[in-house]
Amino acid sequence: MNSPRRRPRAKHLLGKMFSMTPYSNQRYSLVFWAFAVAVWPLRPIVADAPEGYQLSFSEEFDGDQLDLNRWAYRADAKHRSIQRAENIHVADGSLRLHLTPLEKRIQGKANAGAGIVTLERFHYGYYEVRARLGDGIDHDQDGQVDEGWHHAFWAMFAKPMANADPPGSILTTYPPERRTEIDCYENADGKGGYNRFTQHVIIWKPNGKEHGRRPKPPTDHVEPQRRAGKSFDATKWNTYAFEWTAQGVQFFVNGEPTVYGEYPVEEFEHDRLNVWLTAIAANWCDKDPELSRAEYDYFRYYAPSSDASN
Ligand SMILES: [Ca+2]
Ligand SMILES: [Ca+2]
Repeated sequence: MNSPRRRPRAKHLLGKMFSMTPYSNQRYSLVFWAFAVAVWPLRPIVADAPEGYQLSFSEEFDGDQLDLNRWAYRADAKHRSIQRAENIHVADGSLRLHLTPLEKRIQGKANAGAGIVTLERFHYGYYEVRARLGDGIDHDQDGQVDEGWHHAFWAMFAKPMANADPPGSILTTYPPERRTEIDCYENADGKGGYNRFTQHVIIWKPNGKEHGRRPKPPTDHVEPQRRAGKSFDATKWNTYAFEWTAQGVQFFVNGEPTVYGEYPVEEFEHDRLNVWLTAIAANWCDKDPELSRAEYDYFRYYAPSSDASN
């Protein structure tokens, strides 16, 4: 019964589709649609800019390798992992940070994490990623997924080193030049699991010591979400952002404001920041890491509209 009714409808829809093209001839219309479908993936990315900002830097992770004209590898050994270039993979429109326990220790570390850092430095503006943290798979069947890793989308001065392997990689998270550290999220598997995030500014003094953190005490974004009656799963796609102005940093999760850190330029030196997308095995994680990965769809930076050269 259905097919005789469907056919005229399909013909009708096809006719309607052809009528939407600039061509009256059906053959040319078909060529038009074939072309439109073929070039669709090549269309320019039009990202919504928050009010008062314009898109200034956009990494969509298209292509099949990391763009080393824009990014450096994080290649340090810190806490319980080494970070290495071979754990980074770009495919299907996203960046993957592969997180792997090692069979043999390297530089004394039993795990390999990964991270990338922009070569460009940014100042005031709106910074955003879309990411899923962890693969959600319990590889070692201990009843918990993605345990042992510490993910971060953060911004702080970084210096590529010519003597690194690969050359130009970032070898330290403690460069003496750093003054501003903005952690859009630091999450670590622990008591709260992957869904507990710290969002804060860390203020560094010229002598390398920490001045303090804002907000103080640091809060995680789960509580405001819970109060709003929302559930949250970090292993699913979510957007994370922060807006940095002369007076402070407002953090966001999925477009909603979470916490604010007051950080006035009259009181503290605001330097220019590289952006880091990283995952390491941190000392404060409760358990030994299992195989996992983080995935980033994009990183976008929006400069204030009033300062196009920012
Ligand atoms: Ca597990
Ligand atoms: Ca993408």
